[in-house]
Amino acid sequence: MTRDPATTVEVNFDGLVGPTHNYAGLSPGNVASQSNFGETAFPRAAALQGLAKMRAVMDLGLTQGFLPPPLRPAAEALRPFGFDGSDDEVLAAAARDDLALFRAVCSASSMWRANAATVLAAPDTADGRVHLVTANLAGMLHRSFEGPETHALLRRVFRDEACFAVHGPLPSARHFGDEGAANHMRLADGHGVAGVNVFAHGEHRGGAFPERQSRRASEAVARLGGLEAPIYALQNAAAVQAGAFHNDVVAVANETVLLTHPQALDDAQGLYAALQARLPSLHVVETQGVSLEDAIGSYLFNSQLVTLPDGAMALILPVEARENARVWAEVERIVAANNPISRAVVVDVRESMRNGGGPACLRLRVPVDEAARAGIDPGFLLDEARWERLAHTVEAHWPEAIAPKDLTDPALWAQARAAHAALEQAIGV
Ligand code: SUG
Repeated sequence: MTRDPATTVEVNFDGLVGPTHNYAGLSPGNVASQSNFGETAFPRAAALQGLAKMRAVMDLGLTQGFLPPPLRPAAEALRPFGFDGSDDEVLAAAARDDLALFRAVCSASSMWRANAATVLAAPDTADGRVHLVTANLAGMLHRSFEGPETHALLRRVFRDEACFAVHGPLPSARHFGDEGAANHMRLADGHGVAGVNVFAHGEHRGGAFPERQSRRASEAVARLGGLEAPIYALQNAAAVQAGAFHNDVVAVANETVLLTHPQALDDAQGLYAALQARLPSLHVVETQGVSLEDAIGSYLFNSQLVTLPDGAMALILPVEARENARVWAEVERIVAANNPISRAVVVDVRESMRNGGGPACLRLRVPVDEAARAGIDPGFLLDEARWERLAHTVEAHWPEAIAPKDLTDPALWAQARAAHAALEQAIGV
């Protein structure tokens, strides 16, 4: 496998928000999901916000991809539980007999593609291919349905097996709970050269909120890619219990930069020292004076940290970070300070944020050289025309609003199927 550092770029694949986006309070430990339970959601606006973010990244000169949502409600996912008949009969029976299960198969949670898979960069893997290990998302019922469909999608998108190895999800059990890239950080001198892989994980410490990522899952992911000397870092219990259900809520890394809350990890100093020893160019940027509460409320760390074509780095932040004066003062300090982060770009993804998903949650990062990029199905890479087509499809087919009671309405199920079919057609053009 030849790899070409000179042509390697990171492509962000954003999850397109699906037509059933709603607030069902499905994720204990995710403060926004819990506090917005029962609110009315706006799927069309949510998808357009996501598309506008993709557009903002394209306008920075970066390559942008997208991943379409699976069909929801997922009648198929209900059949193994003993529901049968037509799809509508299956959905109606589940809504009547097990409302919690029914709500789980209605969720548009696949939009948070940072949880689709862990991506291991070609220069780090044993066979020189990019490895994508589909996440099992075993920690949350509604998310556990995503794995098999995501696996099939990733195989479709990253279709050249000479460049990509797409693995299925680990067996779905709490012991091997795997939440994908949201708990993985790669530090390196560049996207195209060998780097250090850091896996943040939880463990059972008896807190009120679940710790979703198991260390053994991360070890299996590293094994599947044949990584050399990955680093495992235990999340800080206080951060998890404050609402950092994924590490990407309190830290973000890109190339030589680790931007982190000082309380993100249990032994932060140990991690910094281990990284420094292997990557002398490392910049650890710790925030000062931002409480865990402010960090989680504003999603400051759930920013995308990207390398611009001129080599500088930009932080793509949610608008909520600008609305918190303490957080924004810290962003301004970081951008002015002596580190590679030189630009702050603010995006509005409020509908996703209200379910605990910021800019970084919405995207899966895939570093590719020219050959690997050619091995991606181009239908999933955005240019002006494809972006327009997606936006028109959303405008024409996504419901404007979904209140909790709407989920059980067969008219919504029909609209979701029509939207899904229209999207497939738009992708196929
Ligand atoms: O898994 N929210 C998602 C948010 C995922 C954010 N991803 C990252 N941090 N990378 C979750 O908790 C809420 C759905 C609801 O409650 O209806 C939800 O699934």
